[in-house]
Amino acid sequence: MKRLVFLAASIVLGAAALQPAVSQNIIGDRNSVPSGTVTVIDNFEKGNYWIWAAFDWEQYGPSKLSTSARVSNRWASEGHQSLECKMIKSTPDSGTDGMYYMDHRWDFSGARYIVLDVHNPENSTFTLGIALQVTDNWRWKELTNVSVRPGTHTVVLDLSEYAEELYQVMRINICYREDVPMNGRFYVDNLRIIK
Ligand SMILES: [Ca+2]
Repeated sequence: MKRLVFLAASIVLGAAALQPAVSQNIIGDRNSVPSGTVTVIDNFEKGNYWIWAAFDWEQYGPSKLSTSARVSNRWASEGHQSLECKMIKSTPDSGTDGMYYMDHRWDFSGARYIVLDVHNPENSTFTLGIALQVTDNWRWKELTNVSVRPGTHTVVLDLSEYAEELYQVMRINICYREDVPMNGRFYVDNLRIIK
């Protein structure tokens, strides 16, 4: 019996060892996750602080494609939950982007990178961007846009261009930009900065 238990444990451990570490596919400004001090901004395990741009953003232009932002246990790269961001197909009258955002007042001084894990369960690629709004003027600072193919990725975005203004980050926008019109969703987990 002991031998059987040991054998079963070995099989489980062996299977775990065969799994690649989460999110080996690294995209964005680097092809590896930079070393440094990691601070998690949101791991989506303790409630939802995110909302989505909808009709109330029409003052800024045509309506957005984002339709919800909620915590989900369908996919996670860390813990059990992630942020599920849903979108619809564009129409001739709509925009071709969606926004999912969180307001707070972060001090990201000294942060060199913002990093997040993204899962695209759909059949088509979309473009993802992060835009920070900084200082009392809510200045819009857009980071590198990345193409997100179906599958799981870690996105690494360089913050150095905005280093002087990271002392006051008011809003983080996750930006969906349509490549192929689709009603679908993507997932974000383990949003963090690296100093
Ligand atoms: Ca999580």
